[in-house]
Amino acid sequence: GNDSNRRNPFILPEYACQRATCLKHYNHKFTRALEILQKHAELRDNEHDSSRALAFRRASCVLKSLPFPLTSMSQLKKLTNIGDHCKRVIQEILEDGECSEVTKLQDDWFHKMVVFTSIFGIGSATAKKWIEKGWSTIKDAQEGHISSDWRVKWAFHSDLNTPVKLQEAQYIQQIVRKEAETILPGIILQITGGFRRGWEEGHDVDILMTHPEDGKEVGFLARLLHRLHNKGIILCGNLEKSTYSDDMLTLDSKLSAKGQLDHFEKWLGIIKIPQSCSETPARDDSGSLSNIGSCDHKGTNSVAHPTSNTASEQPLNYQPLNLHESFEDLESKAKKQKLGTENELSPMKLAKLDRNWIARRVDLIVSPYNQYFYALVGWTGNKQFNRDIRTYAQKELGMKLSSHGLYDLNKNCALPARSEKEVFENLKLQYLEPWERNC
Ligand code: TTP
Ligand code: MN
Ligand code: MN
Ligand code: MN
Repeated sequence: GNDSNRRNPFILPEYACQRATCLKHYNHKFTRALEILQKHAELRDNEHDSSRALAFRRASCVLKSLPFPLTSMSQLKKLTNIGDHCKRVIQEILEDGECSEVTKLQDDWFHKMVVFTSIFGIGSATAKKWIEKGWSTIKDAQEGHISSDWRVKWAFHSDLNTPVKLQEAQYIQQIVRKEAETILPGIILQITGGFRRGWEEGHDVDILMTHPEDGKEVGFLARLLHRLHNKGIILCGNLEKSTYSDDMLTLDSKLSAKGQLDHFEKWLGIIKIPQSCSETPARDDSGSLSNIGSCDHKGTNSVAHPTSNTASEQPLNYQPLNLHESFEDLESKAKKQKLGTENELSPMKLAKLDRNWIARRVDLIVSPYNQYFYALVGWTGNKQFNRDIRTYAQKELGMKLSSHGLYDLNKNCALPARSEKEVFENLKLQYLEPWERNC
Protein backbone atom coordinates (compact mmCIF):
# COMPACT_ATOMS: atom_id res chain seq x y z
CA GLY A 1 0.00 0.00 0.00
CA ASN A 2 0.91 3.70 0.11
CA ASP A 3 2.56 3.60 3.53
CA SER A 4 4.94 0.81 2.70
CA ASN A 5 5.78 2.57 -0.56
CA ARG A 6 6.57 5.73 1.37
CA ARG A 7 8.85 3.89 3.77
CA ASN A 8 10.44 1.84 1.05
CA PRO A 9 10.23 3.78 -2.22
CA PHE A 10 10.42 1.82 -5.41
CA ILE A 11 13.71 1.89 -7.29
CA LEU A 12 14.10 1.20 -11.00
CA PRO A 13 17.37 0.94 -12.91
CA GLU A 14 18.18 4.18 -14.74
CA TYR A 15 18.21 2.82 -18.30
CA ALA A 16 15.22 1.25 -20.01
CA CYS A 17 17.51 -1.45 -21.43
CA GLN A 18 18.05 -2.57 -17.81
CA ARG A 19 14.36 -3.21 -17.16
CA ALA A 20 11.39 -4.75 -18.95
CA THR A 21 8.92 -2.38 -20.64
CA CYS A 22 5.82 -4.18 -21.89
CA LEU A 23 2.85 -3.16 -24.02
CA LYS A 24 0.46 -3.62 -21.15
CA HIS A 25 1.28 -1.87 -17.90
CA TYR A 26 -0.35 -0.14 -14.95
CA ASN A 27 -0.03 3.51 -15.81
CA HIS A 28 -1.64 4.24 -19.18
CA LYS A 29 -3.50 7.33 -17.99
CA PHE A 30 -0.17 8.99 -17.15
CA THR A 31 1.83 7.70 -20.12
CA ARG A 32 -0.91 8.75 -22.57
CA ALA A 33 -0.72 12.33 -21.27
CA LEU A 34 3.09 12.41 -21.32
CA GLU A 35 3.16 11.07 -24.88
CA ILE A 36 0.74 13.77 -26.03
CA LEU A 37 3.21 16.28 -24.61
CA GLN A 38 5.95 14.43 -26.50
CA LYS A 39 3.97 14.43 -29.74
CA HIS A 40 3.15 18.12 -29.39
CA ALA A 41 6.82 19.00 -28.91
CA GLU A 42 7.75 16.87 -31.94
CA LEU A 43 5.13 18.58 -34.10
CA ARG A 44 6.15 22.07 -32.98
CA ASP A 45 9.70 21.13 -33.93
CA ASN A 46 11.32 24.38 -32.83
CA GLU A 47 14.66 24.75 -31.10
CA HIS A 48 14.83 22.65 -27.89
CA ASP A 49 11.58 20.87 -28.75
CA SER A 50 13.28 17.61 -29.66
CA SER A 51 15.07 17.41 -26.31
CA ARG A 52 11.81 18.28 -24.54
CA ALA A 53 10.04 15.57 -26.52
CA LEU A 54 12.64 13.01 -25.45
CA ALA A 55 12.37 14.07 -21.81
CA PHE A 56 8.60 13.45 -21.88
CA ARG A 57 9.20 10.08 -23.53
CA ARG A 58 11.81 8.99 -20.98
CA ALA A 59 9.44 9.85 -18.12
CA SER A 60 6.63 7.93 -19.80
CA CYS A 61 8.97 4.99 -20.28
CA VAL A 62 9.78 4.87 -16.54
CA LEU A 63 6.07 4.73 -15.66
CA LYS A 64 5.55 1.88 -18.16
CA SER A 65 8.09 -0.19 -16.21
CA LEU A 66 6.47 0.38 -12.81
CA PRO A 67 5.03 -2.93 -11.54
CA PHE A 68 2.06 -1.18 -9.86
CA PRO A 69 -0.36 1.69 -10.60
CA LEU A 70 0.95 5.02 -9.40
CA THR A 71 -1.23 6.34 -6.57
CA SER A 72 0.88 8.97 -4.85
CA MET A 73 3.66 11.39 -5.63
CA SER A 74 5.88 9.85 -2.98
CA GLN A 75 6.20 6.75 -5.13
CA LEU A 76 8.15 8.87 -7.62
CA LYS A 77 10.87 9.84 -5.15
CA LYS A 78 13.47 7.29 -6.17
CA LEU A 79 12.61 7.18 -9.85
CA THR A 80 14.98 8.75 -12.33
CA ASN A 81 14.10 10.63 -15.52
CA ILE A 82 10.96 12.31 -14.20
CA GLY A 83 11.53 16.06 -14.20
CA ASP A 84 9.51 18.86 -12.59
CA HIS A 85 7.29 19.43 -15.62
CA CYS A 86 6.36 15.75 -15.76
CA LYS A 87 5.79 15.70 -12.01
CA ARG A 88 3.27 18.58 -12.29
CA VAL A 89 1.43 16.67 -15.02
CA ILE A 90 1.36 13.45 -13.00
CA GLN A 91 0.23 15.27 -9.84
CA GLU A 92 -2.67 16.94 -11.65
CA ILE A 93 -3.81 13.61 -13.07
CA LEU A 94 -3.58 12.02 -9.62
CA GLU A 95 -5.70 14.85 -8.15
CA ASP A 96 -8.16 15.68 -10.97
CA GLY A 97 -8.05 12.66 -13.25
CA GLU A 98 -6.69 14.81 -16.09
CA CYS A 99 -4.11 17.47 -16.78
CA SER A 100 -5.39 20.84 -18.02
CA GLU A 101 -2.18 21.57 -19.93
CA VAL A 102 -2.51 18.34 -21.90
CA THR A 103 -6.19 19.02 -22.61
CA LYS A 104 -5.39 22.52 -23.87
CA LEU A 105 -2.58 21.25 -26.11
CA GLN A 106 -5.01 19.16 -28.12
CA ASP A 107 -6.39 22.17 -29.95
CA ASP A 108 -7.28 22.75 -33.63
CA TRP A 109 -3.64 23.21 -34.59
CA PHE A 110 -2.63 19.94 -32.94
CA HIS A 111 -5.40 17.96 -34.64
CA LYS A 112 -4.59 19.46 -38.06
CA MET A 113 -0.91 18.65 -37.59
CA VAL A 114 -1.74 15.07 -36.61
CA VAL A 115 -3.95 14.66 -39.69
CA PHE A 116 -1.44 16.18 -42.12
CA THR A 117 1.62 14.36 -40.75
CA SER A 118 -0.30 11.09 -41.03
CA ILE A 119 0.12 11.43 -44.82
CA PHE A 120 2.99 9.26 -46.07
CA GLY A 121 6.02 11.50 -46.58
CA ILE A 122 4.59 14.64 -44.95
CA GLY A 123 6.57 16.02 -42.02
CA SER A 124 5.85 18.80 -39.57
CA ALA A 125 7.42 21.52 -41.77
CA THR A 126 5.05 20.87 -44.70
CA ALA A 127 2.09 20.41 -42.39
CA LYS A 128 2.79 23.82 -40.82
CA LYS A 129 2.88 25.45 -44.27
CA TRP A 130 -0.47 23.92 -45.16
CA ILE A 131 -2.03 25.24 -41.97
CA GLU A 132 -0.62 28.69 -42.75
CA LYS A 133 -2.39 28.46 -46.12
CA GLY A 134 -5.61 27.98 -44.23
CA TRP A 135 -6.01 24.30 -44.97
CA SER A 136 -7.48 22.16 -42.22
CA THR A 137 -8.60 18.84 -43.71
CA ILE A 138 -7.26 16.12 -46.00
CA LYS A 139 -9.82 17.33 -48.54
CA ASP A 140 -8.26 20.83 -48.53
CA ALA A 141 -4.85 19.28 -49.20
CA GLN A 142 -6.29 17.06 -51.94
CA GLU A 143 -7.91 20.02 -53.68
CA GLY A 144 -4.66 21.97 -53.35
CA HIS A 145 -2.43 19.23 -54.73
CA ILE A 146 -3.78 17.71 -57.94
CA SER A 147 -0.64 16.92 -59.94
CA SER A 148 -0.43 13.33 -61.12
CA ASP A 149 2.19 12.49 -58.48
CA TRP A 150 -0.16 13.71 -55.81
CA ARG A 151 -3.21 12.00 -57.29
CA VAL A 152 -1.33 8.74 -56.96
CA LYS A 153 -0.52 9.50 -53.34
CA TRP A 154 -4.12 10.32 -52.54
CA ALA A 155 -5.37 7.12 -54.12
CA PHE A 156 -3.41 5.10 -51.52
CA HIS A 157 -3.77 7.45 -48.59
CA SER A 158 -6.63 5.73 -46.83
CA ASP A 159 -5.07 2.27 -47.36
CA LEU A 160 -1.83 3.38 -45.77
CA ASN A 161 -3.70 4.89 -42.84
CA THR A 162 -5.55 1.66 -42.17
CA PRO A 163 -3.41 -0.29 -39.68
CA VAL A 164 -1.68 -3.42 -40.99
CA LYS A 165 -2.90 -6.50 -39.14
CA LEU A 166 -0.60 -9.25 -37.87
CA GLN A 167 -2.16 -11.71 -40.31
CA GLU A 168 -1.39 -9.41 -43.22
CA ALA A 169 2.20 -9.11 -42.00
CA GLN A 170 2.52 -12.91 -41.92
CA TYR A 171 0.98 -13.13 -45.38
CA ILE A 172 3.49 -10.63 -46.75
CA GLN A 173 6.32 -12.51 -45.07
CA GLN A 174 5.17 -15.74 -46.77
CA ILE A 175 5.18 -14.14 -50.20
CA VAL A 176 8.61 -12.63 -49.64
CA ARG A 177 9.92 -15.90 -48.17
CA LYS A 178 8.74 -17.95 -51.13
CA GLU A 179 10.51 -15.73 -53.64
CA ALA A 180 13.58 -15.24 -51.43
CA GLU A 181 14.11 -18.99 -50.92
CA THR A 182 13.83 -19.60 -54.64
CA ILE A 183 16.62 -17.12 -55.33
CA LEU A 184 18.78 -17.90 -52.34
CA PRO A 185 18.19 -21.18 -50.47
CA GLY A 186 19.17 -20.95 -46.81
CA ILE A 187 18.12 -17.31 -46.54
CA ILE A 188 17.01 -16.20 -43.07
CA LEU A 189 13.92 -13.96 -42.88
CA GLN A 190 12.62 -12.31 -39.77
CA ILE A 191 9.70 -9.94 -39.19
CA THR A 192 11.06 -7.18 -36.97
CA GLY A 193 9.60 -3.84 -35.83
CA GLY A 194 6.39 -3.56 -33.85
CA PHE A 195 5.03 -6.99 -34.81
CA ARG A 196 8.08 -8.70 -33.29
CA ARG A 197 7.50 -6.68 -30.11
CA GLY A 198 4.04 -8.19 -29.77
CA TRP A 199 1.86 -5.62 -31.53
CA GLU A 200 -1.15 -6.96 -33.40
CA GLU A 201 -1.24 -3.93 -35.68
CA GLY A 202 1.38 -1.72 -37.24
CA HIS A 203 1.94 1.01 -39.79
CA ASP A 204 4.17 -1.18 -41.96
CA VAL A 205 5.85 -4.60 -42.18
CA ASP A 206 9.58 -4.72 -41.49
CA ILE A 207 11.44 -7.77 -42.78
CA LEU A 208 15.14 -8.29 -42.05
CA MET A 209 17.06 -10.80 -44.16
CA THR A 210 20.50 -12.39 -44.08
CA HIS A 211 22.39 -15.50 -45.23
CA PRO A 212 24.79 -17.48 -43.00
CA GLU A 213 27.34 -17.77 -45.82
CA ASP A 214 29.43 -14.64 -46.10
CA GLY A 215 28.77 -12.59 -49.22
CA LYS A 216 25.75 -14.60 -50.42
CA GLU A 217 23.50 -11.62 -49.67
CA VAL A 218 25.25 -9.34 -52.17
CA GLY A 219 22.94 -8.51 -55.05
CA PHE A 220 20.12 -10.53 -53.55
CA LEU A 221 17.68 -7.70 -52.86
CA ALA A 222 17.56 -6.47 -56.47
CA ARG A 223 16.80 -10.03 -57.62
CA LEU A 224 14.08 -10.39 -54.98
CA LEU A 225 12.47 -7.11 -56.04
CA HIS A 226 12.63 -8.17 -59.67
CA ARG A 227 10.63 -11.29 -58.83
CA LEU A 228 8.13 -9.43 -56.66
CA HIS A 229 7.72 -6.93 -59.47
CA ASN A 230 7.05 -9.76 -61.93
CA LYS A 231 4.34 -11.03 -59.61
CA GLY A 232 2.76 -7.60 -59.98
CA ILE A 233 2.57 -6.78 -56.31
CA ILE A 234 4.94 -3.80 -56.15
CA LEU A 235 3.28 -0.39 -56.33
CA CYS A 236 6.32 1.77 -55.73
CA GLY A 237 9.48 1.91 -53.71
CA ASN A 238 13.05 2.95 -53.43
CA LEU A 239 16.06 0.65 -53.34
CA GLU A 240 18.93 2.05 -51.28
CA LYS A 241 22.38 0.59 -51.82
CA SER A 242 24.47 -0.33 -48.81
CA THR A 243 26.68 2.57 -47.75
CA TYR A 244 28.45 0.66 -45.01
CA SER A 245 32.18 0.55 -44.41
CA ASP A 246 33.94 -0.84 -41.33
CA ASP A 247 35.24 2.53 -40.10
CA MET A 248 31.64 3.57 -39.50
CA LEU A 249 31.54 1.36 -36.42
CA THR A 250 33.72 3.95 -34.72
CA LEU A 251 33.43 7.15 -36.75
CA ASP A 252 29.97 7.80 -38.14
CA SER A 253 28.08 10.17 -35.90
CA LYS A 254 24.84 9.19 -37.60
CA LEU A 255 25.21 5.82 -35.91
CA SER A 256 25.22 7.45 -32.48
CA ALA A 257 22.57 7.23 -29.80
CA LYS A 258 20.41 9.93 -31.38
CA GLY A 259 20.42 8.73 -34.97
CA GLN A 260 18.20 5.89 -36.12
CA LEU A 261 19.90 5.74 -39.48
CA ASP A 262 21.90 2.79 -40.67
CA HIS A 263 23.78 1.86 -43.81
CA PHE A 264 22.19 -1.43 -44.83
CA GLU A 265 20.95 -2.14 -48.31
CA LYS A 266 17.19 -1.70 -48.04
CA TRP A 267 13.98 -1.17 -49.92
CA LEU A 268 11.25 1.05 -48.50
CA GLY A 269 8.13 0.73 -50.56
CA ILE A 270 4.46 -0.01 -51.05
CA ILE A 271 3.03 -3.33 -52.19
CA LYS A 272 -0.51 -4.53 -52.76
CA ILE A 273 -2.06 -7.60 -51.16
CA PRO A 274 -5.55 -9.06 -51.46
CA GLN A 275 -7.99 -7.47 -49.03
CA SER A 276 -9.18 -10.95 -48.12
CA CYS A 277 -5.86 -11.97 -46.61
CA SER A 278 -6.63 -10.18 -43.38
CA GLU A 279 -9.85 -12.18 -43.07
CA THR A 280 -8.70 -15.71 -43.83
CA PRO A 281 -5.94 -17.27 -41.74
CA ALA A 282 -2.54 -17.21 -43.39
CA ARG A 283 -1.63 -20.60 -44.84
CA ASP A 284 1.73 -22.28 -44.63
CA ASP A 285 1.65 -24.03 -47.98
CA SER A 286 2.46 -21.55 -50.67
CA GLY A 287 0.12 -22.88 -53.33
CA SER A 288 -2.53 -20.29 -52.60
CA LEU A 289 -0.10 -17.45 -53.00
CA SER A 290 0.88 -17.87 -56.61
CA ASN A 291 -2.06 -15.87 -57.93
CA ILE A 292 -1.58 -12.85 -55.74
CA GLY A 293 -0.13 -10.80 -58.56
CA SER A 294 -3.31 -11.11 -60.53
CA CYS A 295 -5.57 -10.18 -57.67
CA ASP A 296 -6.76 -7.00 -59.35
CA HIS A 297 -6.81 -8.23 -62.91
CA LYS A 298 -10.41 -9.37 -62.99
CA GLY A 299 -11.60 -6.17 -64.61
CA THR A 300 -9.03 -4.50 -66.78
CA ASN A 301 -5.58 -5.81 -67.40
CA SER A 302 -3.75 -2.60 -67.96
CA VAL A 303 -1.06 -3.22 -65.37
CA ALA A 304 1.68 -4.58 -67.55
CA HIS A 305 4.19 -6.86 -65.92
CA PRO A 306 7.11 -8.51 -67.58
CA THR A 307 6.26 -12.16 -67.94
CA SER A 308 9.83 -13.32 -67.80
CA ASN A 309 10.30 -15.23 -64.60
CA THR A 310 13.90 -16.25 -64.87
CA ALA A 311 15.81 -15.30 -61.77
CA SER A 312 18.96 -15.08 -63.83
CA GLU A 313 17.83 -11.85 -65.48
CA GLN A 314 18.75 -9.39 -62.80
CA PRO A 315 18.60 -5.69 -63.46
CA LEU A 316 21.54 -3.85 -61.93
CA ASN A 317 19.35 -0.95 -60.95
CA TYR A 318 15.89 -1.86 -59.91
CA GLN A 319 13.52 1.02 -60.54
CA PRO A 320 9.92 0.03 -60.06
CA LEU A 321 7.87 2.83 -61.52
CA ASN A 322 4.59 1.04 -62.00
CA LEU A 323 2.83 3.06 -59.33
CA HIS A 324 1.49 5.15 -62.17
CA GLU A 325 0.50 2.02 -64.09
CA SER A 326 -1.50 0.84 -61.10
CA PHE A 327 -3.03 4.26 -60.86
CA GLU A 328 -3.99 4.17 -64.54
CA ASP A 329 -5.51 0.79 -63.87
CA LEU A 330 -7.61 2.37 -61.14
CA GLU A 331 -8.65 5.18 -63.43
CA SER A 332 -9.74 2.92 -66.25
CA LYS A 333 -11.65 0.85 -63.73
CA ALA A 334 -13.33 4.01 -62.51
CA LYS A 335 -14.44 4.83 -66.04
CA LYS A 336 -15.93 1.38 -66.38
CA GLN A 337 -17.81 1.88 -63.16
CA LYS A 338 -19.03 5.19 -64.64
CA LEU A 339 -17.62 7.25 -61.81
CA GLY A 340 -16.64 9.96 -64.25
CA THR A 341 -14.03 10.90 -66.79
CA GLU A 342 -10.40 11.08 -65.89
CA ASN A 343 -10.42 14.78 -65.11
CA GLU A 344 -13.49 14.60 -62.93
CA LEU A 345 -12.15 11.79 -60.80
CA SER A 346 -11.49 12.94 -57.29
CA PRO A 347 -8.82 11.14 -55.29
CA MET A 348 -11.50 10.22 -52.79
CA LYS A 349 -13.54 8.47 -55.48
CA LEU A 350 -10.46 6.61 -56.63
CA ALA A 351 -9.58 5.54 -53.11
CA LYS A 352 -13.06 4.16 -52.57
CA LEU A 353 -13.12 2.29 -55.85
CA ASP A 354 -14.24 -1.26 -55.70
CA ARG A 355 -10.95 -3.09 -55.79
CA ASN A 356 -9.95 -6.29 -54.06
CA TRP A 357 -6.47 -5.31 -52.97
CA ILE A 358 -5.06 -2.99 -50.36
CA ALA A 359 -1.78 -1.05 -50.39
CA ARG A 360 0.70 -1.76 -47.60
CA ARG A 361 4.01 -0.19 -46.56
CA VAL A 362 6.89 -2.68 -46.46
CA ASP A 363 10.53 -2.29 -45.42
CA LEU A 364 12.96 -4.96 -46.65
CA ILE A 365 16.42 -4.84 -45.10
CA VAL A 366 19.44 -7.00 -45.95
CA SER A 367 22.29 -7.47 -43.49
CA PRO A 368 25.58 -9.38 -43.78
CA TYR A 369 25.53 -12.30 -41.34
CA ASN A 370 28.33 -10.92 -39.15
CA GLN A 371 26.19 -7.85 -38.39
CA TYR A 372 22.85 -9.65 -38.34
CA PHE A 373 22.17 -9.91 -34.60
CA TYR A 374 22.97 -6.25 -34.07
CA ALA A 375 20.71 -5.45 -37.03
CA LEU A 376 18.03 -7.59 -35.42
CA VAL A 377 18.16 -5.64 -32.16
CA GLY A 378 18.16 -2.32 -34.04
CA TRP A 379 15.30 -3.20 -36.38
CA THR A 380 13.25 -4.71 -33.55
CA GLY A 381 13.42 -1.41 -31.68
CA ASN A 382 11.50 0.31 -30.55
CA LYS A 383 13.05 3.67 -31.38
CA GLN A 384 13.15 4.71 -27.74
CA PHE A 385 14.75 1.40 -26.75
CA ASN A 386 17.44 1.99 -29.40
CA ARG A 387 18.14 5.49 -28.12
CA ASP A 388 18.37 4.21 -24.58
CA ILE A 389 20.55 1.15 -25.15
CA ARG A 390 22.93 3.17 -27.36
CA THR A 391 23.24 5.91 -24.75
CA TYR A 392 23.82 3.24 -22.09
CA ALA A 393 26.56 1.60 -24.18
CA GLN A 394 28.31 4.92 -24.72
CA LYS A 395 28.03 6.36 -21.22
CA GLU A 396 28.28 3.26 -19.05
CA LEU A 397 30.65 1.08 -21.08
CA GLY A 398 32.47 3.44 -23.45
CA MET A 399 31.17 1.37 -26.35
CA LYS A 400 29.56 2.41 -29.59
CA LEU A 401 26.43 0.43 -30.46
CA SER A 402 24.61 0.53 -33.79
CA SER A 403 22.65 -1.83 -36.03
CA HIS A 404 26.02 -2.77 -37.56
CA GLY A 405 27.82 -3.84 -34.41
CA LEU A 406 29.38 -2.95 -31.08
CA TYR A 407 32.76 -1.30 -30.78
CA ASP A 408 34.77 -1.03 -27.55
CA LEU A 409 36.32 2.44 -27.72
CA ASN A 410 38.79 1.72 -24.91
CA LYS A 411 40.10 -1.59 -26.18
CA ASN A 412 39.72 -0.50 -29.80
CA CYS A 413 38.02 -3.65 -30.95
CA ALA A 414 34.68 -4.80 -32.29
CA LEU A 415 32.63 -7.32 -30.29
CA PRO A 416 30.95 -9.85 -32.58
CA ALA A 417 27.69 -11.61 -31.65
CA ARG A 418 26.29 -14.93 -32.85
CA SER A 419 22.86 -14.48 -31.25
CA GLU A 420 20.64 -11.74 -29.86
CA LYS A 421 21.48 -13.01 -26.37
CA GLU A 422 25.17 -12.41 -27.11
CA VAL A 423 24.41 -8.80 -28.03
CA PHE A 424 23.00 -8.33 -24.54
CA GLU A 425 25.91 -10.27 -22.97
CA ASN A 426 28.43 -8.08 -24.77
CA LEU A 427 26.60 -5.09 -23.29
CA LYS A 428 26.62 -6.63 -19.79
CA LEU A 429 22.82 -6.56 -19.80
CA GLN A 430 20.25 -9.14 -18.84
CA TYR A 431 18.48 -10.41 -21.94
CA LEU A 432 15.17 -8.70 -22.70
CA GLU A 433 12.59 -10.43 -24.89
CA PRO A 434 11.41 -8.36 -27.89
CA TRP A 435 8.04 -7.71 -26.20
CA GLU A 436 9.94 -6.26 -23.20
CA ARG A 437 11.40 -3.52 -25.42
CA ASN A 438 8.22 -1.42 -25.83
CA CYS A 439 9.68 1.73 -24.28
P1 TTP B 1 9.32 1.38 -37.82
O1 TTP B 1 8.75 0.44 -38.81
O2 TTP B 1 9.39 2.81 -38.20
O3 TTP B 1 8.56 1.33 -36.42
P2 TTP B 1 7.84 0.14 -35.66
O4 TTP B 1 7.85 -1.11 -36.47
O5 TTP B 1 8.46 0.07 -34.33
O6 TTP B 1 6.34 0.63 -35.49
P3 TTP B 1 5.20 0.76 -36.64
O7 TTP B 1 4.11 -0.17 -36.30
O8 TTP B 1 4.77 2.19 -36.59
O9 TTP B 1 5.84 0.41 -37.94
O10 TTP B 1 10.82 0.92 -37.50
C1 TTP B 1 11.11 -0.40 -37.06
C2 TTP B 1 12.31 -0.37 -36.17
O11 TTP B 1 13.49 -0.22 -36.91
C3 TTP B 1 12.26 0.79 -35.22
O12 TTP B 1 12.04 0.30 -33.93
C4 TTP B 1 13.56 1.49 -35.31
C5 TTP B 1 14.31 0.77 -36.37
N1 TTP B 1 14.75 1.59 -37.51
C6 TTP B 1 16.11 1.63 -37.79
O13 TTP B 1 16.93 1.04 -37.09
N2 TTP B 1 16.52 2.36 -38.88
C7 TTP B 1 15.65 3.02 -39.70
O14 TTP B 1 16.07 3.66 -40.69
C8 TTP B 1 14.23 2.96 -39.39
C9 TTP B 1 13.21 3.66 -40.24
C10 TTP B 1 13.85 2.23 -38.29
MN1 MN C 1 7.29 -1.07 -38.51
MN1 MN D 1 5.83 4.16 -37.19
MN1 MN E 1 9.43 0.36 -40.92
